[in-house]
Amino acid sequence: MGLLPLNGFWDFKIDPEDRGEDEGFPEGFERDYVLAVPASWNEQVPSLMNYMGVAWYARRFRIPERFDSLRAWLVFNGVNYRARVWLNGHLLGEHEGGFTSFRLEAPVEYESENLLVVKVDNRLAPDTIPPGRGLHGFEGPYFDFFHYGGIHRPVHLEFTGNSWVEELSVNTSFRGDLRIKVYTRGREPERVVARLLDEGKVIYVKELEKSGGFYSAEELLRGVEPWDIYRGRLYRLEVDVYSEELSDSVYEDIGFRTFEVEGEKLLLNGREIRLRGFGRHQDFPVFGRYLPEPVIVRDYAMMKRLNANSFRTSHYPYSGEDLDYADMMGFLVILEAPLVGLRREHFTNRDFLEKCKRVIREMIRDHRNRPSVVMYSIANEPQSWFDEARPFMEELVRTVRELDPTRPITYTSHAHMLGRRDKALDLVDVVSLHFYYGWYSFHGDLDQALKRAERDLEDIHRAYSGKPIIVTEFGAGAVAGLHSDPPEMWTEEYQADFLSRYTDLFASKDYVKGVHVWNLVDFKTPQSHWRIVLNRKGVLTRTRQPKMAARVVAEKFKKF
Ligand code: GCB
Repeated sequence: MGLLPLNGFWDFKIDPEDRGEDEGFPEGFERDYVLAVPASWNEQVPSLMNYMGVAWYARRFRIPERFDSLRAWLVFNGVNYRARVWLNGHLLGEHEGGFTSFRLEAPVEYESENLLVVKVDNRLAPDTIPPGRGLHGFEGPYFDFFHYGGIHRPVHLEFTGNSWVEELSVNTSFRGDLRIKVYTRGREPERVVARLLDEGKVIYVKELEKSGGFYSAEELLRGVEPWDIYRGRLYRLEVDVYSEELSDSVYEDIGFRTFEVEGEKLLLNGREIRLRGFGRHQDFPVFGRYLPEPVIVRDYAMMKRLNANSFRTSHYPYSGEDLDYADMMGFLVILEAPLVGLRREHFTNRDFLEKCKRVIREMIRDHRNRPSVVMYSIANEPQSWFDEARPFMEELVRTVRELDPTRPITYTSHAHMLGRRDKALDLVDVVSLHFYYGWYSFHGDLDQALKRAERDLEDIHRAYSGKPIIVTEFGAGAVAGLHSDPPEMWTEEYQADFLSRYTDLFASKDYVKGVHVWNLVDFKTPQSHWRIVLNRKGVLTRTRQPKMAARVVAEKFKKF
C-alpha cells in the first residue's frame, strides 16, 4: 500500500578488500562514483567492467510525515548477488540470490533524512547460484553469460498498517474458475476482501473466509474472457486487509487460462498448441543485466514479428516488468530458476540443495499469479547423467509440486549430446532438449549434424514416450555482416541454414511440441577464445537489428 520509488542516482564505492564493515561504511562513506539504479555497475563506468567483488551503494531520502502512522518496508526486486542493508546505521537484514525479490521492515525517520546503505557482493563460489569456481577474476563462471553485479532491479519503499499481506496466490481456468488464497502477517485482520475489476469496473466482491492459516474464496465467474496467445486479457484482482481501518491493499493483474500436459500434448485452454520462440537474456549495453522498458517493448514486438508465441527466461527469473509485459501481450513463458551449471559435487551437498529450494520458493512466490507463466524449468543443463543427480532433482520437483501443483515442470538436458543417458528426465512432465550438432561438433557439416540429431530425437522419444518433447535450445553463431557462399560457420548464411534445416526436422516430428531458437539476441559473455565479445547466436544483434536468420525463422515458425 503506497509506494515510494528509490530508483535514480546512488553513491557507489568498490571495496576490493571487503573492509567496509570494519571501516564504518554502513554509517556513510566517501563515494568513488555516482551510479544509476536499477542497472549493473559494470558498463556504467569502463573501469568497472570486470569488477567482481564487494561494492557499496548509498542514498538519502525523506518521507512525508503523513505516512508516520504506518509501517515502512524496503523492497528490493533483484540485487546480484549478496546484499546487506542498513538504514540509518542499523542492519535491517541480508539476502542471497540475484534474481528474486526481498522485503525488509524499515524503521524510517520522518523528521529527518534517512540514509540507506547497501553492501553488494557478487563474488562467485562453487556454492553460489549459479555456481562459479574462483573467488576473483573471470576464470570463474560455470555459465555462458556475463556475471554482472549491482542493484539491477527497481527498489522502493512501501507502507502497511499492522496487518499486511504476506503472500497471495490465485488459480484460474479458462472456464472462469477463480481460487484465491491470502496469507497475512502481523495483527489478525478483522476482514479480508477481494475485488475483481474489469477495466476499472468492479465485477466481483467477496469477503474471504479464514480456514487453516489463510483466507480464501472459490468462485465460478461466468462471462469472463479467457487469456490467450497474443490476447493478454487481464483482470485486476485487489485484496484489502482491514484491522479497524484499511491496513494493507495489494493487487495482481490476473488472466483466466488453463495450461495442461495431456500425454504427449500441450493444451492451452483445452486446445492443442506447439511452442515457437526463443531463449532470451536480460542483457543490454550500458544497462547490463537490467533490461529497460523500451527494450522490453522492442523485444516482444520482434518476437511477434518472428511469429513466436513463447520464450524461456533462460537462465534466471526475469524482472517483474518483463513478465508484466508477457502477461499483457499474451506470451507463454517457461520460468527458469537460476540453477545453471550444476555439477556432480552439488548433488550431494545438502546445504546447497536447501539453498536451491529457497531460491525456487522465492521465484514461485514472485511470479505464481502470472497467466503468462505456464511451466517451470528448475535447472539448465545439470550433469544429470550421474546417479547422484536423481535424488537431488527429485527433491526439487517435489518442492515445486508442493508449492504449485498447477504448472508442469521441466529442466533442460544436454546429456545426449555428450553420449550420456540422463538419469532424472522421467521425473519431469516435459522433456526439454538442446541440440548443437553442426556447431560444437560436426563443424560446418549440417548433413551429418541433422542425421545425428534425428537419431537422438527418435531414441529419446522411445525412452520417454508419453511425454511431450520440446527443444529449448538449438543455434549457431553469426557475426552480423559476415557472409559466405557456400555457407561457413559464423556467417549469416550458415546460421540461417542451420536454423531452417533444424526447424524442418523438428516440425516433421509430431511428438516435438515446441522449438525455441538459441537466442533471440546476441548477448555479453565472459571473455574467451570461443566468443567474439558476445555470444553471437542471436537472430538479432545486441542492439536488436535482424540478421538473415530472422526472416528465415519467421517463415518457419509460421508453419510450425
Ligand atoms: C547452452 C547453454 C547456454 C549457452 C549455449 C551456447 O547449452 O544452455 O547458456 O549460451 O549453450 O551458446 O553455447
